[in-house]
Amino acid sequence: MKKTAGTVFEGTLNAQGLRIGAVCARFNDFFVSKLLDGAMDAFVRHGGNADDVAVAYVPGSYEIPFAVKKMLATGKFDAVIALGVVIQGATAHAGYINSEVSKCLAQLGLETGIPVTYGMITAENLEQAIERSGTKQGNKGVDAMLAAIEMANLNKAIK
Ligand code: RBF
Repeated sequence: MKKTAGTVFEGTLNAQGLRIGAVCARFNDFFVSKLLDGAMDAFVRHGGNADDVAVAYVPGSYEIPFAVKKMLATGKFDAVIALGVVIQGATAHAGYINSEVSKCLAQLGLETGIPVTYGMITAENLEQAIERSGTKQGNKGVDAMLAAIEMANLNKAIK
C-alpha cells in the first residue's frame, strides 16, 4: 500500500469569515455581470457573507491587473478574483490582452502571497462566451470564486 504523506495541506471550501476582492471589466458587461452573479452565489452558498466581497470595476480586461494590484496592497482581502470576457475579433487584440493579463495576474499572486484567481473567459465568438457564463460550460465566475475560497484557506493552513 502506498504510504501517505506525513503532512497534507488542503484548503477547504468553507467561505465563512473570508474577505474577497473581485475585479470586473465593464467591457462585455453582458457576460461579466453573469460571472459576478455566479461568483457571489457560490460565495454565499459556501457560507460567506455577501458584505465581505468588495467589487472594483475597470474599463476592460487590460486594466484588471492594475486594480487587482491595488486591492492586494490594501491587505484587506484573503483572495482576489479577476472577472473579464475577451472575445476574439477581426484583429489579434484578444491574444495580446489574454496573455498579458494572465501573466500579470499570476505574477501578482506570487509577489504578494495572496491568491489571485482567474475568472477570465477567452472566447472565439459570442456563442462560446454564452456557454461559459452560465450555460452549457458552467460559469467561470463560480469556478474563480471556488478556487479563491480554496486557495485562501490553503494559504491560512500553510501559514
Ligand atoms: N476588453 C475586454 O475586456 N474584452 C474585449 O473583448 C476587448 N476587446 C477589445 C478590442 C479592441 C480592438 C480594443 C482596442 C480594446 C478591447 N478591450 C476589450 C478593451 C481593453 O481591455 C482596454 O480596456 C482598452 O484597450 C483601454 O485600455
